[in-house]
Amino acid sequence: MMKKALITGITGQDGSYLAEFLLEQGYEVHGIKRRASHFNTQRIDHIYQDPHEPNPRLKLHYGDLTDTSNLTRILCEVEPDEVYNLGAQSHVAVSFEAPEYTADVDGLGTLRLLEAIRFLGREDKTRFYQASTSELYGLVQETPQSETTPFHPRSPYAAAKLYAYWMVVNYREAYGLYACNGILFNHESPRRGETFVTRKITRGLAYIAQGLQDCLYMGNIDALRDWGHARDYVRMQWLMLQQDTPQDYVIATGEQHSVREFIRWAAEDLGITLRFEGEGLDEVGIVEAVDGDQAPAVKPGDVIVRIDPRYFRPAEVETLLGDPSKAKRELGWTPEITARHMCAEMIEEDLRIAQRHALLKAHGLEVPVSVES
Ligand code: NDP
Ligand code: GDR
Repeated sequence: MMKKALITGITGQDGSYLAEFLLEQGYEVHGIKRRASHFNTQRIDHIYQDPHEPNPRLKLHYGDLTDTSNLTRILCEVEPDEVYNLGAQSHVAVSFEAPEYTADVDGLGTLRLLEAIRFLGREDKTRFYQASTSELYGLVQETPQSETTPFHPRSPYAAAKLYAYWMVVNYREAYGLYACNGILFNHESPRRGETFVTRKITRGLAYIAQGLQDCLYMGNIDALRDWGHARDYVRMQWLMLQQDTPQDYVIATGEQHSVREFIRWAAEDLGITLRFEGEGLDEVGIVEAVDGDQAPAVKPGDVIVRIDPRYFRPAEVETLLGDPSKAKRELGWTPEITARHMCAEMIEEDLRIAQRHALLKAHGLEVPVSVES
């Protein structure tokens, strides 16, 4: 029998990689997408299957994590073997602007799904994966962080995800549901949303290199993160649901880098050498040398990075470093793509996009560049 999976957040970064992966494993994949005024399926268009064709294995349903009856109906119709709850208002900074909405989607949304599984009597038929996060550690109590490190959330996003984390544990303990928290550290890719720091950097510097943007405005570039590749991490989401007993796992690389270092890598890949002035947050990056071929629009002395306090957070998570020993031991976890390689892949993709836009501009055509960051 073909296994059926339901993915919330299928149109997001992880949802798109996970859908690809599950289709490769022979699953029938159902995804919940939100109604939007524009097409919002760009990340999964390449795996789209025409519903008019016989037996499509990818099926999309309109829905929202704030809508209980909709979620219950979809679960009832699909009868999934596995649910991957990846849908979320996932931007930490935005959660300070929209704390109630974030709590509703990220916290109560998880409860709605768990309760629908129980209501439909599917506790022993449906396995549940919850996209938990290293943001739970927030103000870190020990380094590196493992499954036993105490939590101290530092944002409405993290507090909502903490509620979801405990509901997953509670449904496991109270009702015997096979439910797991994947405590994933930051993971990125060329499909990363444009306002998360890595993509903001690779996209911004690629545009600067092509003369489409002058300067990149950044927040706390001294923040430290444990960055992995989303493609590596979705395999672990699936593996967690294939074990004999449900457990929570930290997924991380065990390596830490600063935002500043990531900026330097991205610039290096574009042939731009940066000199960072000073060590503090009033720092600017000054271009010292330029490879003419790769960064035609950048001249020595150009200031291409400035610090803008608007990107500082009311409470910051300064440092995160994961200890993935348990996942390595029990799931055979080995991250294949290093942060440095991931940065190069992201630059390659963003440079391609920027070059296409530069070509349009050179021919007097409108460039579809959003300045939002
Ligand atoms: P994205 O922001 O790329 O994707 C989020 C997805 O959730 C999108 O498909 C989005 O839809 C959907 N969504 C947002 N609001 C709702 C809603 N109200 N109802 C239904 N769906 C909704 O996130 P990622 O792919 O990066 O992350 C996946 C999950 O993993 C998230 O829960 C995130 O919090 C968590 N996580 C991510 C980490 C990371 O480093 N990437 C690390 C740890 C945890 P739309 O496309 O319409 O906006
Ligand atoms: P994070 O990711 O908050 O860790 O949450 P993000 O990439 O947004 O920030 C990482 C660090 O970079 C600093 N920073 C900036 N961040 C953004 N977005 N924009 C800037 O201009 C900027 N300048 C510096 C931030 O302050 C922060 O310290 C991500 C999300 O995917 C969550 O959903 C997920 O749970 C966690 O990772 C693990």
